[in-house]
Amino acid sequence: MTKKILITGGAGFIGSHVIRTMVNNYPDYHIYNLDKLTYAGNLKNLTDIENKSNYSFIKGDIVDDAFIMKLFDDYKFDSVIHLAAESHVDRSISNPNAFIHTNIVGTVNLLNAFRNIWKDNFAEKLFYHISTDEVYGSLGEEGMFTEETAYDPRSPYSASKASSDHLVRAYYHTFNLPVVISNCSNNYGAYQFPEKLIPLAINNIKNRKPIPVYGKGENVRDWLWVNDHAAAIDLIFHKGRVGETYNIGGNNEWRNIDLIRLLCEVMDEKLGREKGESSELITFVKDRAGHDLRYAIDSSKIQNELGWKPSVDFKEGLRNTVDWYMDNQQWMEDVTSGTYQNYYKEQYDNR
Ligand code: NAD
Ligand code: TDX
Repeated sequence: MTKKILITGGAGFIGSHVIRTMVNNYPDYHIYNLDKLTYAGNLKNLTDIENKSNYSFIKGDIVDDAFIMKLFDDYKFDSVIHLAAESHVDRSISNPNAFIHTNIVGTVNLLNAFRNIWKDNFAEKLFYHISTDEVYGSLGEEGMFTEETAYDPRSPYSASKASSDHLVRAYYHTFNLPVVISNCSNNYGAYQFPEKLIPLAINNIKNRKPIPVYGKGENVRDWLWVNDHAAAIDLIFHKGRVGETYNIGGNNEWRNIDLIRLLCEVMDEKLGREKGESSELITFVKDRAGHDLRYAIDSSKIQNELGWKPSVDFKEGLRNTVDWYMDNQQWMEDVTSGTYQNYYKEQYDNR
């Protein structure tokens, strides 16, 4: 019998790659994409698979508990892969409430509805919650986050994700809900909304606009190609042990300023500019409030237990990513028109 899998947030950046992976790899599954289509959700991220017979889109809000309860009752999903979230740290600083609603209340609504349809009969069922390395807080110059690192979230975004992780684990312990959680580092690749560092910088470099680097650019992030994250999610969904947590990372740490300099070099080459021309756009601006210094993931558990590892060298992945944004300028124009302009003004004017 066909498995019915609900993927939430499938019109967003990572979700669209997960949808594509699951729809293409598993013709026997029916993949349902539930998305509210906020500013970050875009069905144009899925045009290549939208007509496949094992794919359906459902527009809806995970915060609407009556709607979610009825949806689960109607469709009886076998499994859930939950990615829908408010995902941008800067937005969580200027407007925390949306993060509390979607990331915490929305997750509880999904847990309740899943529990309600299967009661105590959870054989072959799974609730897979997608989380972030940011729940572990901020590292100094040494060390890495493992699955045992104590939670220490420091932004409204990471606190809301930490809350949702705790609730997912509470439903496992209290109600025997079959859950699995993964916590991943910074993703990059095609279809990322240009509020995030890499696509924002690509867009600004192309348009010869200042590249805003927060503080001194010394904060460190671990970058993973989004398709490698999607592959890890596929693997954990099928082979991960129920009740477990898996950390996913690229083992690829970059200071923001070094990453931006590399990106400028790549863009100079691609755009036929003089070497060093794009880096003149680098502009140091006011730091992010409570800016976490460094994230680094120890992903040895998923590597040893499930045989996953990142497949792409960062410099190659970044070049391919730049190529994608250059080849898909209409996509960028579509998502940066209208309300994006207001967001950009609010975030970066007077910074
Ligand atoms: P995104 O902002 O690009 O996409 C989020 C999607 O969720 C959008 O399609 C949006 O329309 C949808 N959504 C938002 N609120 C909703 C609601 N109330 N009901 C239904 N749909 C709603 O996010 P992303 O970067 O693709 O991140 C996806 C998930 O992965 C998030 O849970 C995030 O915390 C996690 N994550 C992201 C990263 C990263 O580097 N981007 C790293 C680790 C974990
Ligand atoms: O204009 C900018 N200038 C800048 O210096 C922006 C947007 C960011 N930055 C810095 C802040 C961070 O140190 O670059 C780094 C990366 O910033 P973001 O792209 O906003 O990502 P980050 O805050 O690290 O969070 C991301 O990774 C973890 C995702 O947005 C989260 O959803 C995910 O959980």
